[in-house]
Amino acid sequence: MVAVTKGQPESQEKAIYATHCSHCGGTCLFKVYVKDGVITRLETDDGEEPQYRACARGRASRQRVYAPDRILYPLKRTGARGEGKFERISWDEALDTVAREIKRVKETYGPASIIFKRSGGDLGRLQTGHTHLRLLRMAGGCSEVWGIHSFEGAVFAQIGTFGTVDTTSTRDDLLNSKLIILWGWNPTDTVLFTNTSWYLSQAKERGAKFVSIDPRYTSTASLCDSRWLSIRPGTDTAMAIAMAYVMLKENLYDRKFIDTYTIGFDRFKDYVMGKEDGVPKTPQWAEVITGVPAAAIEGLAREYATIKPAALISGIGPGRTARGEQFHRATAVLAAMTGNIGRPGGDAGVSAFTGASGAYPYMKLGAGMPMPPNPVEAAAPPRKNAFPSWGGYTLGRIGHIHQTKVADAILKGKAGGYPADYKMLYVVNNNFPNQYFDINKHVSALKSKNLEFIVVCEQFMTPAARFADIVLPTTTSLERDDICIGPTVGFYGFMAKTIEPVGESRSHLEICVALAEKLGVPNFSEKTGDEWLKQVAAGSPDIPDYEAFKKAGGVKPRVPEPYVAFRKQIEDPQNNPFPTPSGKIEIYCQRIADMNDPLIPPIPKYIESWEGPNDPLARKYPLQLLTTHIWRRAHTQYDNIPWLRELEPQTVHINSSDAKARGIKNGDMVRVFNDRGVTIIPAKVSDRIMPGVADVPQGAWYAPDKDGVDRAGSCNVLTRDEPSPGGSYTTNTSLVQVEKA
Ligand SMILES: Nc1nc2c(c(=O)[nH]1)N[C@H]1C(S)=C(S)[C@@H](COP(=O)(O)OP(=O)(O)OC[C@H]3O[C@@H](n4cnc5c(=O)[nH]c(N)nc54)[C@H](O)[C@@H]3O)O[C@H]1N2
Ligand SMILES: Nc1nc2c(c(=O)[nH]1)N[C@H]1C(S)=C(S)[C@@H](COP(=O)(O)OP(=O)(O)OC[C@H]3O[C@@H](n4cnc5c(=O)[nH]c(N)nc54)[C@H](O)[C@@H]3O)O[C@H]1N2
Ligand code: SF4
Ligand SMILES: [Mo]
Repeated sequence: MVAVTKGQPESQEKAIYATHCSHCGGTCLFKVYVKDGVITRLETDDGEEPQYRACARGRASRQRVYAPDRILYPLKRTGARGEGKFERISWDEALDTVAREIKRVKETYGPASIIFKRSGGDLGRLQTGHTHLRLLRMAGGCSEVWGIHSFEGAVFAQIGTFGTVDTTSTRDDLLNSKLIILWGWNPTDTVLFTNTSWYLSQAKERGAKFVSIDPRYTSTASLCDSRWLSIRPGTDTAMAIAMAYVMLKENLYDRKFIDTYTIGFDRFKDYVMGKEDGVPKTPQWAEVITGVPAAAIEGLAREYATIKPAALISGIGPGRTARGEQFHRATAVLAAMTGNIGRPGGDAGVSAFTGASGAYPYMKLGAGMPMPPNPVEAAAPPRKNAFPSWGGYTLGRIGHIHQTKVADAILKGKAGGYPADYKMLYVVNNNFPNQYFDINKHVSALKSKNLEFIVVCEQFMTPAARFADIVLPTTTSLERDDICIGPTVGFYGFMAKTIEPVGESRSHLEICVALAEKLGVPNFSEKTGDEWLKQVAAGSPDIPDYEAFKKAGGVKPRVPEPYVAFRKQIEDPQNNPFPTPSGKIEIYCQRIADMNDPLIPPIPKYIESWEGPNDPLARKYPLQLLTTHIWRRAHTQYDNIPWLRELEPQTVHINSSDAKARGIKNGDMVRVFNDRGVTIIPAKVSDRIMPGVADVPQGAWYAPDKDGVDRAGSCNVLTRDEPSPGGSYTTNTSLVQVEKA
């Protein structure tokens, strides 16, 4: 597939160091061997500790670069949307068409009628959706979406409770913990910073005790020889609140910590003890809701209150539920009650993975391409249930369509209460509609006449690309330069170009520069890619020599001791208030009270969710669906790589008792379904998942048969397009039935 220039002498194989920073929260070092412009093999970090070693996905990157379904040329649709029929066109024709459509749609309907959709891809500073968004904003603006898929519930809780998303300590601080609670947290499969699992296994060797609270017995629980408390999805807040009850009742909590650093504890206490609503939140109360035995809840509450220091790691999986923000708010209160915040070996208990995914405060990079304001979004009023004064992830102003509602917005437009009628979709680094709830509704939206034009910038013929009118082929990270930051304990990565772009694919920057010209946007990029990256690197004191950094593929800055979030607020509270309006940890949050939404109370509360075990719909669809992230894919990426597919088939994971009741044996083909859709895949029967729960891991490529039935195990044919009240992506709240196919 890759042309090697003829008539030139054969070159020597050479090794190039390059960081991989995929959409997994990892940053790993590759040693890429290249001969005659072709990647021949790939190794990983074998240098000084800590090593940033690549996982199976990363090591299959050569397969990804040269995959047979790599899009090599710009494409124009010839069949119906979704049918996958295209013809090759030139870059000139492709970009002329995209520019013409942007101008036409903008002039006819206004810039708000263009929806810009992006996601992760590779988490670099230049070759991302950011570059495309800059162009669209400079060209007059577009509609943006809000709601971070991964952890909007956690962000809501972090800002409400602590006033910041910088709440995570470096992973090496886990070595100081004596008890580690993995609350819906499985980094052995999901990485969530390179080496997290490695630090967990070292903590185990040092004698830390582990407890995993999860509907599944995970790889991480197994690695850490963890006690397993299986819990019904979406009910964790009840368990956390009952643990608070035990600590209150037995006077096990750290009253001095609560008095010094928090506000609103009495209001919370009144709710927990039943003074507010007449219902004491006892372990027996929680057992009925969660399925976790009362004695186990009591036992864990006592351990967490007395073993010090202890890290309660609040996973973002339980937060991606219909009341997700309550879970993160409640676990943060437990961390405060046990005095574990700001202490080595403790944890703020609010989120396993948020702020630090940008970088720890001691790490920084320079600014990249500037982002101009979006005239469309700037003119719109603040959103409901947002923190308008907070300028980070959840702006409260940018994005007026929630991620889950894009299909609904396309189908209904202004008549459905959205700010505009939507006519064009611009998709980059995003497998839309595969990763969005209720795929069948998304397919209707993408096929509807409302959408006059769809452009998708892709590497592969994904479910997203199949719906495009024009596909713009783009490079993988091994075909262009970029820079990333890795927060495990500190790492700056150079995502080096190792080969020329495959086929006619172009980097995001090259595409945007060419499109800017066609759109007549002057001064889109006054620097070359390398000049931008040099400017980014110049912002870090750890990268004194840019050329040496490029050659090494990354820098590991030396950090003298683990970074502990909120250490200075705890050690010197007079001079370091928490960045909340009260300066304290807000157990009662006035800003949330002001939102005046009974589904987001100002103190954390257990509120029953839709499609939970008590929903009347459970009679028809009795199993709670999980859609977890598995190790052989990063979302949908790598699903097309045979090496990785061989490692684990896509299945629905169910408990042996649920299987027996349905006459299902391991490996049988089954239908997983509800009113929204059906998928047919093999069953994986085991007792590593609790009864009443089914797991269809997210990320399989939607593949409908002639009757529209998905045959790939694409879980989002089953999910519901509804966010939580604070904007969480509700990936783990849906009811389904499973039966033999
Ligand atoms: N290999 C791989 N790694 C990845 C990714 C990937 O696709 N593949 N994706 C990356 C991205 S962008 C993200 S956002 C993260 C996602 O990271 P996570 O959200 O942490 O991953 P999940 O597997 O969805 O969920 C973690 C655990 O939560 C449990 N869980 C789900 N619902 C509940 C619940 O209601 N209560 C409790 N107690 N537990 C629950 C699941 O069983 C699972 O074991 O992973 C990142 N890393
Ligand atoms: N039911 C359910 N749905 C989920 C989730 C869930 O847990 N359950 N998880 C949600 C979460 S947390 C997330 S973050 C989203 C992820 O959703 P997406 O980000 O859409 O998933 P990816 O598979 O990473 O898709 C990225 C796409 O961009 C393309 N691409 C284009 N340009 C580039 C590039 O330059 N680099 C790379 N690497 N790729 C490029 C890739 O080929 C790929 O198709 O999914 C969400 N959807
Ligand atoms: S996919 Fe993630 S964990 Fe694997 S090598 Fe790449 S960055 Fe590292
Ligand atoms: Mo995510």
